[in-house]
Amino acid sequence: MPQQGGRKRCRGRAWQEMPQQGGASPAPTTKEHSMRTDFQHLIVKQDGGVLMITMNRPEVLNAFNDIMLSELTEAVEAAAQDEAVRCVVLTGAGRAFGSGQDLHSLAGGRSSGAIGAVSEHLKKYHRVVYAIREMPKPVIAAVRGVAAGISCNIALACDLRIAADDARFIEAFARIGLVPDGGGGYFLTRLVGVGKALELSMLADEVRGPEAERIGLVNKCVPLEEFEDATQALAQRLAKGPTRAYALIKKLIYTSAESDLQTSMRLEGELQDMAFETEDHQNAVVAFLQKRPPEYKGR
Ligand code: T3D
Repeated sequence: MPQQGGRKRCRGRAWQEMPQQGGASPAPTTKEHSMRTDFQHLIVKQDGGVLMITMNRPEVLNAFNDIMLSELTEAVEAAAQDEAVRCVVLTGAGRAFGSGQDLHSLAGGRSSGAIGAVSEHLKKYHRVVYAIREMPKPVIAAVRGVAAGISCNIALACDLRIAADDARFIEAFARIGLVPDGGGGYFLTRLVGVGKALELSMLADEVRGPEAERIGLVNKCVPLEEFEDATQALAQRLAKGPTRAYALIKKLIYTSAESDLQTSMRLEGELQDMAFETEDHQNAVVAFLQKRPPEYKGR
């Protein structure tokens, strides 16, 4: 890996090209979206079929407080329902993706001191994690700078991860005597294997972008100066794709990761029945035979 200024650099340029014959399809015509945008700690913007959700508490590297967590839950759940949204990007404002739970709220322990108070609080994070995994469209985490603690694990819950080469993934929990939460034990072991998951969780050392790509923690690492363009290119490409097939692909891949061959192939049949019924499938076959690029409508 080439070095610049003493730090590893990424190779860059990711996912720019469309795989279909004849090049990219035009932007989809989408109905007016109904997403609320007046959040206190989120910036929510829609561009075509891409909804960009930016966690916005840069003075604390986008640490989660209760308001930001509940706003994120609302925005992600609303995106799932909104047909005009065909791809979601989750990112952070300023120099970081997120620094985990706001530690000001943990000083002195969780206030009630009651047994189970922490696990009750964690259910609020779990709701976001489930909403991301069950979203019937792709969710991308776009990570620049630090992604620590539960912010790191929310990035791992997303379907795809693009990182800038300044990214720093830190399973920071053990640094403050905690265990990985927000699905960290689940996502980490599946992405990097048990041995590496133990190392990252126990030592809580940071993993930089290029190394994160090498060990499979992210799909792609790009130079910081290309990060925004590469994120947009990936998101717009997915937003112009066969959205219903993507939802079925999520179901197939996530279920198959937990099941045997027989179960997976039974599910594949059920999902393929559904995929065959979509307009996007039927139109794409016609487009192929007519030697023109398909135009996916997301239905
Ligand atoms: O019940 C429950 O909720 C349990 C759930 C727990 C989930 C968790 O996420 S536990 C893990 C919590 N997160 C951490 O332990 C990370 C704490 N932060 C750090 O270790 C470092 O800040 C970083 C490695 C993330 C970044 O380091 P660096 O040097 O790039 O930045 P910095 O200078 O440390 O931080 C910049 C500012 O952000 C600083 O404030 P200041 O001095 O400029 O006024 C710092 O205090 C603030 N900040 C960073 N992380 C947090 C934070 N403030 C509150 N909470 C944070 N998590």
